[in-house]
Amino acid sequence: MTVERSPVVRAEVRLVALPLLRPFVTGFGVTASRHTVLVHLVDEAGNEGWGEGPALDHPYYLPETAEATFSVVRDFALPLALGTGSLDPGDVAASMLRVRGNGFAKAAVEAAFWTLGASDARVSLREMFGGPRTAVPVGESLGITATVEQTVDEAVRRLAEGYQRIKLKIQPGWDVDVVAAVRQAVGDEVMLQVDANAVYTLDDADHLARLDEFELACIEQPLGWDQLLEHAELQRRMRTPICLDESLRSVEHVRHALDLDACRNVNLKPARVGGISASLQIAEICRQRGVPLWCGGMMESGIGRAGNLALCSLPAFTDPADMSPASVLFESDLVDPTYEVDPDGTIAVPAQPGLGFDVRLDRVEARAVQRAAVPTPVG
Ligand code: OSB
Ligand code: MG
Repeated sequence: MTVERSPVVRAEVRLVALPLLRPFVTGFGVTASRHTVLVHLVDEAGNEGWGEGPALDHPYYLPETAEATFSVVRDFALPLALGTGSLDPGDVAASMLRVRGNGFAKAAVEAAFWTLGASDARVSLREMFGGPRTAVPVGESLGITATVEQTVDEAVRRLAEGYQRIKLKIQPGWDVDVVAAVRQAVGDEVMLQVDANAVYTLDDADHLARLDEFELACIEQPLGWDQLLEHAELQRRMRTPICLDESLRSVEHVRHALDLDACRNVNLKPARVGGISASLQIAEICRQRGVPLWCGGMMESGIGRAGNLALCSLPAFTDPADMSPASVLFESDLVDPTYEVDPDGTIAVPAQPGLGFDVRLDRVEARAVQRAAVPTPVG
């Protein structure tokens, strides 16, 4: 028996400011301002769906910016999705395949349909994905700081707070020395890894191989964002497992990277790969092949983190997630109450039906710098 779903009567997209407490410094540059894209659906019965497309303000991480993502959602992704007349996230994802790239835009739209479905069915996203884990181990991603001492201090502080892993951003001139200092300070048992955000070249291979002595869990995206073959070459020249982030923007990219041995560890950001459906497929590929998998972060608001947390309930996720809480990143979250890291270094997976968090519509409205309503079939 199929139960009739109530139709979507309102579909909106907003570009929302999410002021950072401090600039985030990485190999791709300084991220000082942050906007994000939110899709909001309401059906006739009053169920709500929320999705986030957390592209950055600049095109230095990946090509898409927050502004471009807003306009692709408004003009293409959301109209295509609504045009199907289906509320099934798989149909919604299929309807947007015509849109090349633009994973963040497609992910925002698809997530809104997933959470609308969970809200209608009165189940949590975790239950919808069938994940058994109710608490997700998390690590901290530490931006580049003015001095090595500052980074060491922050790593030590986060570990004392319970975080289960430290990730250091590196770039030429800020790599071997800072890694050595942090490894020395935290000891051999702590899970430590680095993220270069695509800032090195193969000419740096011998230098990067010096990181092998620090027993890192992985080195994330050392080379160019589209350089799978070069990463395979680098992996032949260093022992530390290479993890890819920027290079993995679809299910196919993950399969190709693993087939080429361009990475031995996967950072899965659901929004980067175009949504939850693609993420579920990638998680299954990694599980089948026994590849270490963890959920990356895009400094999303709690709206985006909700989907990430629910995905992390699946056993395919073997390693701690990048999931700094909103209290570390932003002046305030867009959900209230927000999530925090518990003293055991985990974040609880929301049990509440639908998105899992209550959205502060007043804050969303107050911070919206652009908004658009997309016509719905009924409404
Ligand atoms: O490379 O993992 C990255 C944030 C924005 C853009 C790229 C990256 C990051 C992080 C994630 O390091 C931090 C977080 O969301 O908690
Ligand atoms: Mg990264």
